[in-house]
Amino acid sequence: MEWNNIHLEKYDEGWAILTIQRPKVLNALNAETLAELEQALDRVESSPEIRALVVTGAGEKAFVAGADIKELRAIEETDRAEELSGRGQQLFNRIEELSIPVVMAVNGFALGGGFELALSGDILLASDKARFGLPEVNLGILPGYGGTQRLARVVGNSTAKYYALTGEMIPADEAFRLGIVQKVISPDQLLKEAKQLAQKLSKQAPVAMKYIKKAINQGAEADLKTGLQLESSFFGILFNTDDRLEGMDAFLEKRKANFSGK
Ligand code: CO8
Repeated sequence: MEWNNIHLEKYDEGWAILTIQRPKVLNALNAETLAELEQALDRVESSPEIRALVVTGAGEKAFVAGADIKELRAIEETDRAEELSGRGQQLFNRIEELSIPVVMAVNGFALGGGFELALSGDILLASDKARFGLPEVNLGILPGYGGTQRLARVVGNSTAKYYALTGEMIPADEAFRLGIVQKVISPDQLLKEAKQLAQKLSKQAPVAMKYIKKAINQGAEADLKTGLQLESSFFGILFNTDDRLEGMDAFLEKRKANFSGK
């Protein structure tokens, strides 16, 4: 097997599934897994035929139960802790900024680093058994892979503080109500729906999807005026693509568009 802790499977239809698989520790993220995820992202970024990505956890119990606590316990220097936090943040930023859509198929516990990983995706599908949480406070630390920032941006400061300070878990239906999750699905249908969604996304115009993500991600960090300027500028860029002509011609000719990604 190419990697010890993850598996990347490409499908001919133009999408891929990345599975985190450390079943003995509920798919917890150790340094080796982070390094493998970095390599998998390199692969995805250099594979133009992959137009959508699904991320999930192996087994029925966990998506990812957080950073590997055994490994965290062994850290002696504060510099090392800061460095590891920065490294995970960079990895999750890369996922968020991938030019293709990323669907998180959350099949079970998404805790600590696992919740933070899920929050770096574009669309979150959750099994009705999934439970989200930031339990780091119980370990005397804080969410160091972006959780304090990304959760607050989705649910607001007060709700983020409530969950990060109490460490309480969020059941899937509550996560849906809070806007963290876009759809709650029965466990046996989760992967099937995630694959269907990836397939659908892989048929959409790639450059348009890339700039939609950019506009929303970058706009969320900016004031409204700046965000609107970004939107107009990206709108202009898309008018210079083959996909724009193909999409509009297909509509006028009453046929399905076939986007080249150019
Ligand atoms: N790390 C290491 N091992 C883990 C982890 C983890 N995060 N989670 C579960 N395991 C292991 C257990 O130790 C156990 O191993 P063993 O069989 O050898 O005893 C096995 O997985 C199964 O787990 P449980 O027996 O505990 O299963 P339960 O069904 O009883 O409980 C829970 C499931 C509730 C998910 C429970 O395992 C749990 O609470 N796990 C820890 C969750 C947690 O605290 N996550 C946050 C970790 S810290 C973090 O993510 C920080 C991110 C930022 C890092 C910044 C860089 C430094």
